Amino acid sequence: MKHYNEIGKIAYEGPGSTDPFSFRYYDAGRVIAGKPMKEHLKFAMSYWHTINAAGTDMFGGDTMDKTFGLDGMARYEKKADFAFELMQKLGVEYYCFHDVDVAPEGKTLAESVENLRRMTDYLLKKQKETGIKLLWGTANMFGDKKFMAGAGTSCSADVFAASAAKVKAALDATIKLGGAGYVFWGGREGYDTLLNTDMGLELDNLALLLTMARDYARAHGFKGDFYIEPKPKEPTKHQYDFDVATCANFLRKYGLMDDFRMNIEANHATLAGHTFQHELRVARVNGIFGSIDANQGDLLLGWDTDQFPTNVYDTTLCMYEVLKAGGFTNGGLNFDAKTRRQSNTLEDILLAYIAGMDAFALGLIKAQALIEDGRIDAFVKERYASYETGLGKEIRAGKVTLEGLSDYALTVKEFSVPSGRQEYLEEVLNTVLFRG
Ligand code: XLS
Ligand code: CA
Ligand code: CA
Repeated sequence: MKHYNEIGKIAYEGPGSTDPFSFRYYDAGRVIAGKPMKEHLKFAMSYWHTINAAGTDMFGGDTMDKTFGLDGMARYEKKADFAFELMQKLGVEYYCFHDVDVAPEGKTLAESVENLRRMTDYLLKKQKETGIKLLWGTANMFGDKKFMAGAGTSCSADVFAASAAKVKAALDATIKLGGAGYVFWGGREGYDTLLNTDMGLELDNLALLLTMARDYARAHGFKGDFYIEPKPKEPTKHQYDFDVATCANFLRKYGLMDDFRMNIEANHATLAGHTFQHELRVARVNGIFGSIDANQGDLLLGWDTDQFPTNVYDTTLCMYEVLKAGGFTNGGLNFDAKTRRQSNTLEDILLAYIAGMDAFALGLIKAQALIEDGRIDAFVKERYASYETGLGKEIRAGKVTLEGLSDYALTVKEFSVPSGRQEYLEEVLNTVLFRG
């Protein structure tokens, strides 16, 4: 196989291609349902995994070297050069980062904030040179030891203030770089035991931090979306942003539904005991679908493996929900995924992105085929047909009373419910996925 430096821009060569450094399904300009593939998919690179993660696991150190033999700011400038070159090779037009991914941490918080400010000048220059855009920014408020008891939910008021400083600096960076979104993933916003936890106080404080962030960013011209990224556990035993339904309840309670949407990660959905499609559907029906962290977990493992997504059933059902939600506005598909510990060459990064991008391109093609096929939509419509006329229509219009319904029901001799036909529908899905 070719070495990373010998590989140019990855081209679409079609499903028959055996060149590992080509796309078999992702054809950026191909129009599907009136829009080019690249606009449907809006692929983004995650800085933390792609540019920083070095293969470490709980039992062993790095298997990859991403230091470029440099230290300090020089290392981070080199990382940025590599990041933008990689995105250009892949035709990935967006990226996402945490503050600590793109700039070295200083000895003090003040130094770290200044390093970030300086590095954003460099990133802005790279963005202008390449046309690559920032999908979203965020602050890492889980790695440093001061965040051991949380950030917005810390028992320490000083740490709450440090969190505000980090969010402010990351918002300034996001706004300066024209980011379309800002993510809150509550890395340690949860608890390990209720024996030491004032849950009501912690949730109120978290909402206050989010509200202040919203007000600050809006006052400084930010027009994009704020996202909460649900995850049920890891690193804390229970994370307050457990799943989409829990987050929706939190946002409603604190009056944040207009500004916040969901950034849904596939691996987090399965950790919560849901399918990826379930989380997308819950967001869609609550009007808070926003962005996606594209990856997959391993269902035999109970942790967040952040693998590149290759399961076409999942990508198809994901893109089905995205199409039904009307597509992305400010959001996109961020590959929050890392190459395996043993896939430790630079070529592996390209191969991983190609696999993920092709899996989503194929998912998009198949999701649109599923919609055009029409059998599933028609089945669902027919299944609920009793609500389209007569009594059902009145129920939907809210024109019934409990007594009225009771009077009617007591006259019905036999109640009939149509078959759910699950196996038939699964066969339809297979047919659409695997026909020509
Ligand atoms: C960790 C999360 C994290 C967020 C951004 O599990 O996926 O990487 O996406 O803080
Ligand atoms: Ca994520
Ligand atoms: Ca994850």
